Amino acid sequence: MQTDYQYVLAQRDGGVLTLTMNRPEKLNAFNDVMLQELTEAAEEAAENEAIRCVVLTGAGRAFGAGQDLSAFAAREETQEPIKVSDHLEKYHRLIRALSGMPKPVIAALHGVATGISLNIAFSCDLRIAADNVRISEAFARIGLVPDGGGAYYLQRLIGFGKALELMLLAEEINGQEAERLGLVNKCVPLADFEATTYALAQRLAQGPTKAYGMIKELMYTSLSSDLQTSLKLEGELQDIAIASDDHRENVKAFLQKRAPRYTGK
Ligand code: LHQ
Repeated sequence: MQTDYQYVLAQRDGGVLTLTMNRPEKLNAFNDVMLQELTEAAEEAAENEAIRCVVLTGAGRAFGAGQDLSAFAAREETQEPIKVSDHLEKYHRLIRALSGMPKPVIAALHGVATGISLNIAFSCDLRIAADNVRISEAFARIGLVPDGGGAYYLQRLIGFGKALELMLLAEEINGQEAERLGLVNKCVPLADFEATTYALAQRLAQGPTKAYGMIKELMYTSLSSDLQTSLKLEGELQDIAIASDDHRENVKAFLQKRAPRYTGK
């Protein structure tokens, strides 16, 4: 597993891989290198069977402040035509890597979470917030539309009306409000933030990884499919799950009255 990135820290502890966006002096705003490195690290994590849970977080006092705006400002000054959609495709590769990862991904949000950094957190499976987090769909404030899959995920997470409000008003919400809305799964005091995230990650890393991967596939497919498609997929995946080592182990453990030991297979 590669660990010598310039702007991403990749740290393994057992089955947990923590990917930390690491440009703290710029509140972890994305430059091209950080985006490329994070994408490569996520794609590698997806392939690596020893990694059974991924945590995405930010170094210093922020999760992330979105796209590094200075790169775009510089391009404007040179009158170079800006085709931002080409650039966005690079983010889309990262989003596909995170949501398609056949294992759980937790986004751990603290300090600032805004712009495309926030929307990338929506393509993770679970979100833990520290109570100091300032969350905003800042796009309208700078005359842009939400990108990074935000329009797709946010309304599915919290409902259309509230998602549209957050996007039109571009106001900050705090961690408690984010938890109340269902935008994050849990908001915890900053002092407990790392430990809570880590405990959840370790718990998931010791779980039935193959089933988790298939739960993700079923749920994400069902987000945008009809009932018939979802029911068909459910049957196909359950055929695989029922033959998995972890399901067999669970049945054995139940009969032997002991805790199951999952291998993730
Ligand atoms: C930054 C940034 C930043 C560069 C803080 N860029 N330096 C658009 C186009 C293309 C493709 C992809 O997607 C997008 C969508 C986007 O994501 S656009 C970006 C959306 N984000 C924003 O609009 C947030 C801009 N930042 C802010 O408004 C403030 O920094 C917030 C409110 C987040 C935090 O304020 P403070 O706590 O007062 O921190 P600060 O402003 O002093 O920031 C610390 C440093 O980070 C500072 O650098 P400096 O060298 O002056 O110390 C900022 O310039 C830098 N920084 N965000 N997005």
